[in-house]
Amino acid sequence: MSDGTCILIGAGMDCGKRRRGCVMGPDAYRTAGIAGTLADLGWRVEDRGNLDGPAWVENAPAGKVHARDETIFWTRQLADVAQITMAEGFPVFMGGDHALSLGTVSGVAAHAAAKGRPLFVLWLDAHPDINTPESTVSGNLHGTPIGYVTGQPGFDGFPTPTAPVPFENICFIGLRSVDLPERETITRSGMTAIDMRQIDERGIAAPLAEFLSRVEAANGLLHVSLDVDFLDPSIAPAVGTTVPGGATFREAHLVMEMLHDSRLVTSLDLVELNPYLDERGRTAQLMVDLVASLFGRRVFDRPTHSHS
Ligand code: 4U7
Ligand code: MN
Ligand code: MN
Ligand code: MN
Repeated sequence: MSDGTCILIGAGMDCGKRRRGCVMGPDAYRTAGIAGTLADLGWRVEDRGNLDGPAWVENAPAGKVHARDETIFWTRQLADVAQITMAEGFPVFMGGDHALSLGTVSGVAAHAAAKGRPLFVLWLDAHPDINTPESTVSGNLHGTPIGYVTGQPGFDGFPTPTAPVPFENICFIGLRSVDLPERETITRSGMTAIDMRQIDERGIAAPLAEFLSRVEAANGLLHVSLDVDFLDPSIAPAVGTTVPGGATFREAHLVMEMLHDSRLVTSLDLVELNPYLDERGRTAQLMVDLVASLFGRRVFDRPTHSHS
């Protein structure tokens, strides 16, 4: 993962939940200098601007799921864009709320399947986002992308994912808010779910290294989905769904540094940044700094890469 082409794609999806503001995410990342930061690290950077799509929705039509048709539009568009972009470079999807990952992950999965490579997904988030339109209590589809990409039923009207991601290829890190139906699915499926207690007890490096070894052994592609609420709200206030007790500044950077050294990551989502809730741009800046660590910023070179 170096000296390649990084393709920035703005996806200011804002209809995946009721609170407004993620539409401003892509431009906050630009303002925080994401393109120059990556260029300074030796990457060729192409900023393809922002995708068009349905905006935030005030009152969804009757029924408990919010903005279903709007989300279907974004899912189709992003799956196409993701699949195409994977063949051209390393896509960074600048969100936008987490409902954008219904599209990005299913498109990346289609690309991987066409290449005959297994796709693995690292979900850095306080939440597992494995609800479905049937199980969701909030009705907010930003809580459903893992349900969708693993091929769970209930996504009527959505395109059927052509390459569902197997449960065992998904790793959650940072969990601390899990709904009852989500807990049941995770327990039943045997997915890798690293909650904050495990991080407290074992540190964040050991469980991540175990997962990366599996990706490497399988010759997999690795998609990373970074939700701002993975981070502790004291360092990352610009998010609608704050949950106390999140990853620290160094835990988050260590994850990104290990991911860089692994050379396994092939695509990235940056999601749930709500610049309207930020404090002098600090959350946008932290997210860009984490991206820098993922793309090779380091204090000193390591003698060898050592994630295992
Ligand atoms: B995010 C929630 F009920 N599980 O479904 C839901 F707690 O992308 C939260 O991770 C979803 O920020 C959070 O609405 C979605 C809720
Ligand atoms: Mn999320
Ligand atoms: Mn979350
Ligand atoms: Mn290795």
